Amino acid sequence: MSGFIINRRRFLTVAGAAASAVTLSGCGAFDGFLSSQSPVRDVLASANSLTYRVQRMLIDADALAPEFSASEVRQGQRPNGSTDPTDADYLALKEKQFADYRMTIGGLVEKPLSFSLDELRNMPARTQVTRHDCVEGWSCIAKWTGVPLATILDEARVKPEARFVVFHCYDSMDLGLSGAVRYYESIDLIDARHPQTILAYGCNDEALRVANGAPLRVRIERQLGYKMAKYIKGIELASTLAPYGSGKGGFWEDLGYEWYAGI
Ligand SMILES: Nc1nc2c(c(=O)[nH]1)N[C@H]1C(S)=C(S)[C@@H](COP(=O)(O)O)O[C@H]1N2
Ligand SMILES: [Mo]
Repeated sequence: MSGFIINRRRFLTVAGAAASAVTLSGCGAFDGFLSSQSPVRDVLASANSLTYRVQRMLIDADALAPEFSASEVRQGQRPNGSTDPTDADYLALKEKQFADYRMTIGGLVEKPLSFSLDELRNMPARTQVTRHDCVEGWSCIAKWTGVPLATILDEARVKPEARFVVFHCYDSMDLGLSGAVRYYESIDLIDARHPQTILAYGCNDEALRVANGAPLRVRIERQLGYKMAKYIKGIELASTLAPYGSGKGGFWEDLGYEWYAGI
């Protein structure tokens, strides 16, 4: 395993040297560096997936994130990002206390399904007290209750060619001149089937609040906060992330964040 880390370091050194050689040789070469045929560009583009593969080798697939006791919950879950979506379809559901809400699961599954909130609440639940770490530098301990995502995946029967779970959300994010896009996220099937990955409808012994993603949000306890999609509209199984957004696997990833945000 340590041999692999050294190889990775050597690999990144080589990538760095190649990149700086290109930079030193001036503007023309810089254009070449950005061109899709450039081997340097391919090396840099693969660094993210290399990080993913190295982390996947180092982390035990079933290792649990730390859980806390209920007494360690000191405050409500601090709301962040979208906290009050104004999209018309969301407002219509909210007005009726989400009575008409149905979460859909589709894409590469044998059996596309949808679930009402009551149906989800009647499935075997898991409760966990965990720490949420936001990339902006704050953490918050909260108690989450929901359905293991693995249960939903088993009911829908994931096809063998599926590699990712994509979460589609109700809230739109304003991108200024380029308009608004809906929040979305994605994870691999290892995280999707992890025992602590739940579709949460409860937080700190109450129904999930709108500020924290009502009626349903995902908890992925070994990842940073932005991976945990709130306001889930539907889930899609996919073999590639290319068709969604700008193809990087999530709203923040499309703006430059790492896709694999393991902690
Ligand atoms: N749909 C959606 N999900 C989202 C976000 C968002 O803006 N929209 N923000 C993310 C970020 S950056 C964080 S830290 C957490 C915040 O969850 P909380 O409001 O329950 O603390 O949700 C994540 N999931
Ligand atoms: Mo965050």
